[in-house]
Amino acid sequence: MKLYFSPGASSFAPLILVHELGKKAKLEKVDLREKKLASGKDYRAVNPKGYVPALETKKGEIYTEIPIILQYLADKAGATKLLPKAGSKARYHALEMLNFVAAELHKTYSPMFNPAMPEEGKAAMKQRVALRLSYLNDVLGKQPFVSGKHFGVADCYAYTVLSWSGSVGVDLSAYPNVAKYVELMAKRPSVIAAKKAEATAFEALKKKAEAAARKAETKKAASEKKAETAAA
Ligand SMILES: N[C@@H](CCC(=O)N[C@@H](CS)C(=O)NCC(=O)O)C(=O)O
Repeated sequence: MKLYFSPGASSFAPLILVHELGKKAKLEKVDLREKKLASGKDYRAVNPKGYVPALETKKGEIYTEIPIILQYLADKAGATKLLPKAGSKARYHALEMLNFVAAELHKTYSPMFNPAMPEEGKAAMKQRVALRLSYLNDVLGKQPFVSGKHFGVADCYAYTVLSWSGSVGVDLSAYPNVAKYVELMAKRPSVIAAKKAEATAFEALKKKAEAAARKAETKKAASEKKAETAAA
């Protein structure tokens, strides 16, 4: 399978799950500003919405929207510990948390990254985030993971969003249970492996781009020299 991602973005949530499941995914970087893949192809041919993540299966099926990709991956792997069985009470509570992270947490954090968002707007978002974090702090005071006793799909997503706190000036020290949770999650092997996979994919692309730039430079110098010789 292939995961379309952007370093540090919410595509990190399914990547944690891929590693939690012991699976492998090819990582394809998306230039979110240009909506382009490294090959120059238009990413909107993969996901017309233009945002990451998108998951492409071996059969070429495309899935988008983080909560859906997480459910798809867990269900396909039969990982009922990570996402309880359809129809069970525990499943609905896990989905309740997944939706909370998507709609209430992620989409309150993301406007704070938007350079077009005025400072007052960012301050309003920070106040809203405070309410959500306060709720999460209570939840994590009663249980170790966001949807219960065990690590689950919503943790992949919750950790991803919470890890942006420092970048947008949200101080987690006011929410000690959340701060401790983020600290523990950062040490989880799947999270460490996902970070390494992102960094490796990013570095490989950087090297490829540098090599292409060097090749173009050499070609340009050679044709300039040829022109000079011809003129002499
Ligand atoms: N509802 C989407 C949200 C994904 C999202 O917000 N992705 C951000 C990165 S964290 C993005 O790609 N933004 C670029 C854009 O919206 O054009 C999902 O669940 O996949």
